Amino acid sequence: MSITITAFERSPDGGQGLARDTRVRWALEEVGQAYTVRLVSFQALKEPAHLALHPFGQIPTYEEGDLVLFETGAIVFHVAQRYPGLLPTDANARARAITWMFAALSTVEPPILELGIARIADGDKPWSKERLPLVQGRVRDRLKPLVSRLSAADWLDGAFSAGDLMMVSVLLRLRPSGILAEFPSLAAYVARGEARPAYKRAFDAQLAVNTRPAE
Ligand SMILES: N[C@@H](CCC(=O)N[C@@H](CS)C(=O)NCC(=O)O)C(=O)O
Repeated sequence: MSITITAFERSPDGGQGLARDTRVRWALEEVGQAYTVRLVSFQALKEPAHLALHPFGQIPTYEEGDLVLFETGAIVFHVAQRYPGLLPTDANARARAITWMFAALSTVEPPILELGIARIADGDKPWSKERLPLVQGRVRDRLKPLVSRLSAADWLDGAFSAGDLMMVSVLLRLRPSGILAEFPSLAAYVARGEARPAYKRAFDAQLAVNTRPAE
């Protein structure tokens, strides 16, 4: 069954791979599934045709036959369940890998997103200078348990899994802040993720979209 995902017509990051279609592309590359991409403008995100796929008017979405999904957690989980390559076969190891996916999205990503808002969206507010160190501190606190986990291991729990795919994707969003570089074992972990051929294919595909000449 053919798979179609949506991505920004032009990502605000200019192709650094931070838009969330990259996670979905990466998962599909890891499991060797071909996919097509429908590019969506910011305006079209909020129009009925796209809202029928994604109630919050965002990217990415995922269509496979009559199945329509949104939320990268749900999409990557679905891909990992349906196609071999991203989850261990042992039931307990599989449950732990899924736990790491949730940890990435619900424990690690929120303070990282908050930091992005504090640095960029709220950067011009009179109180932003006072608030920024507090938000940075919350991010660092969330990273420390990952450091102890990854200082002597390549991946979070045995072999690379969907849990690592999601954690690396979330941590990549920290790079512009400089905080990732403060934690060499985490920076090395992210670099291991980026070095995977499947990640490179996903990254290059989104970069090609975002660097193509304007029509
Ligand atoms: N929790 C959602 C977040 C999706 C999301 O924030 N998508 C961004 C792009 S990375 C978007 O579409 N932003 C445009 C908007 O919200 O209008 C997921 O993981 O899929």
